[in-house]
Amino acid sequence: LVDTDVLITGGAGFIGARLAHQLVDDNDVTVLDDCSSGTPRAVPDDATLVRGDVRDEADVVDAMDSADIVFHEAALVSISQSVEDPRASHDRNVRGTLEVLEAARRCDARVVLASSAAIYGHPDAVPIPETHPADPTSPYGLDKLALDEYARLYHELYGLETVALRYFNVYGPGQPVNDYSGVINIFLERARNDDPLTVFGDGEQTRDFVHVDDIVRANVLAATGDVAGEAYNVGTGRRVTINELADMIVRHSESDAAVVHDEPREGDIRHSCADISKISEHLGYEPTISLEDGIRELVATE
Ligand code: UD2
Repeated sequence: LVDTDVLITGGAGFIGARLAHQLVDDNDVTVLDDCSSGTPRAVPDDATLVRGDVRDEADVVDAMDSADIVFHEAALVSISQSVEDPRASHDRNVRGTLEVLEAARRCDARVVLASSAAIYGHPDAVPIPETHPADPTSPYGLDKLALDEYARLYHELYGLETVALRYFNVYGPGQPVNDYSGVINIFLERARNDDPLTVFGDGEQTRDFVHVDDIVRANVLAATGDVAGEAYNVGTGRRVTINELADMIVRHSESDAAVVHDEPREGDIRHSCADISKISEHLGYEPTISLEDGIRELVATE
């Protein structure tokens, strides 16, 4: 992607900021972010930060201006928060998406949107193809399903060029460490402090962990590929058990931390893994960072 007018919503957040850094040297990058969970420090100096709200029509229209490509990463990302406050999730994740799509319709921008594996709920089998029925188990999943469907519908109804990317378990540098962090962050922090790593349940549940730089690559391919109105899984097509993950993190951290087991987490999905054949065929996407390498890098830099 070069010489393009780009808007990144949520560009002060984990994935959006990583994307902004990747694009800012060769493109004109604007970030729209209310900095409620993201931070201005994460935004590259050469990008224009517009502090605004994706739920506000004027904010979105102003920030989008005459963008050619929009990456819509702004979201309320916590599943548990969405369970506690479905209204907040709907507002940011659905209303916010609608404002972005409406503004894009005015300037005919191409829109790449962050969807989620959460739309599948408990899958019948893994790896999960995009044709798997959607059956979300949280307001967050339902809201991402609405985003995913709006993206398709805006292409069908209005001819808008949209691509929805269904992220699996994303990890990597810059991911915030808090109560809503992914398991990798939590385990790394514990291993670093020689505190026990708590595995929920028997630990034989599996996940497809995808590095944020591969997510960034998928976004760039989606922005430039000759496709529209499509949705794609973005993962690695590989899965590990949480037990294996815990061992890997303890080993690479050279930590004395113990691995302990606790009650299974309520509503936890047993197995999750992306079938990435569609994105591989349509867009030439292949993951480039193995989980081992990703973890080695995180251990080395933090
Ligand atoms: C991830 C995403 C979510 C959504 C979903 C799609 C994160 C933080 N969440 O939820 O946004 O996309 O995938 O299905 O990326 N675990 C432990 N110990 C801990 C923490 C977690 O054993 O201290 C287990 C947990 O029970 C689960 C696995 O690790 O089986 C992954 O948990 P997670 O919270 O990182 O992510 P997940 O898959 O629930």
